[in-house]
Amino acid sequence: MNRDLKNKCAFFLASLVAVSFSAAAQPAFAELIDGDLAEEQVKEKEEMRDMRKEMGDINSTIDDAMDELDALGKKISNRQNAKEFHLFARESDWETYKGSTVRCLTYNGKIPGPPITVTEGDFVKIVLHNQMKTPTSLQFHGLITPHTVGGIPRTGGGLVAPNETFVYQFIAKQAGTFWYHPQLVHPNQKQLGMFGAIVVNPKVRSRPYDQDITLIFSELRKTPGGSGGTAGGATTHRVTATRAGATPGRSTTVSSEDVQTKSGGHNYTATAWTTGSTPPDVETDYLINGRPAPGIAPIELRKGQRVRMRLINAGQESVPIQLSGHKLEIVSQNGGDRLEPHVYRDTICLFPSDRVDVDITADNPGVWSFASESAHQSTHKGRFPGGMACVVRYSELKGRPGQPPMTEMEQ
Ligand SMILES: [Cu+2]
Repeated sequence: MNRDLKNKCAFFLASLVAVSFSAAAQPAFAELIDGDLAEEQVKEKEEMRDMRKEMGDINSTIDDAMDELDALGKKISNRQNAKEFHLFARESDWETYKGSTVRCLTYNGKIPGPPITVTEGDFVKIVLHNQMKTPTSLQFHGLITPHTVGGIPRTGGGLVAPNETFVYQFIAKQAGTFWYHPQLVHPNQKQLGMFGAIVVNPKVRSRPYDQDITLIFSELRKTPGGSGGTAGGATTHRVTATRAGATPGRSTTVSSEDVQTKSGGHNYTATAWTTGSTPPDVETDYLINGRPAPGIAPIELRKGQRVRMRLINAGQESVPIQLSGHKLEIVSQNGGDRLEPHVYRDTICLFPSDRVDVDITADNPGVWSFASESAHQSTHKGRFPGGMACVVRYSELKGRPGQPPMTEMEQ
């Protein structure tokens, strides 16, 4: 027991000594630790300095890369082989039926606007000149473009103020049939006549055809008046202009005082609306490539030809189109998707904004109707043909030997 006690005491003393010793040794340890810390801090500082230097290097590399990209962009935009198109958005008088002229909004004075035909992989430069009184924009419907080209239009990004110009640049990556028109933030302009076709030919054509025909279907709503007097009662019918989207529920017309003062001889004014209700005194012209029947030139084929028809619905209504005597072989729908196996239809319903590419074989000579099955779209004042109706014709005679097929639209 005594030994135990002794041991305990010894242990206690030893502990005391140890405690006092460690207390005495504390400054030395602290110095040691401080020294380590200091060393580590120095190291950290060095590392931080290195990192900052690295960041600086990275930043300058990024700056260099951005400069290079910028230079490359400038180089590309100045590329000699860029396919360049100029669209002038402006008010124009457009004749639909003979003697019936409509004040519209157009590209380059025409409905439809000029076709944009390029080849897959082309660098495309489209210069839009806004000669209208309202802002406008462009959508390249169906084409995958960078945000700077196809995003919601904004200042410096595709929104073009009156009297301004904007350059849209992109690489046409998809082959197929597309179309252009103002973006939906300008919902009336398309209805008033602003649209056109974009055809991107493939680099390598999978199947040959002899003719390449683009047909754009649209309707043009119009109210009498605005010219200063060629149509009966025109001067008494004053059309009020509203800005795009400013007055929901009202029709929007192409122009205002301008229509009254310019005497372009038009007797109608194009009218658009977004509510679905039809304003009174509106007439609708149904058009193929800007013209109604019977003013549409016949489509002339030759026996044995294969014909590519690109059907585009640029209007607000669905169009059930039918070609008699032939099968329509659908090769593509809404751009680029080469459908396999191809499907055959006798009637094709084009919903608004649909593009359907069909091939036909001219193997049944005669005079054929290519028209909308909706009577109100293919008649005028109760008579066929009017509106969306045209003739496809060819004789028994084959094309003369040595005579090349008509339009090989490869550029
Ligand atoms: Cu569109």
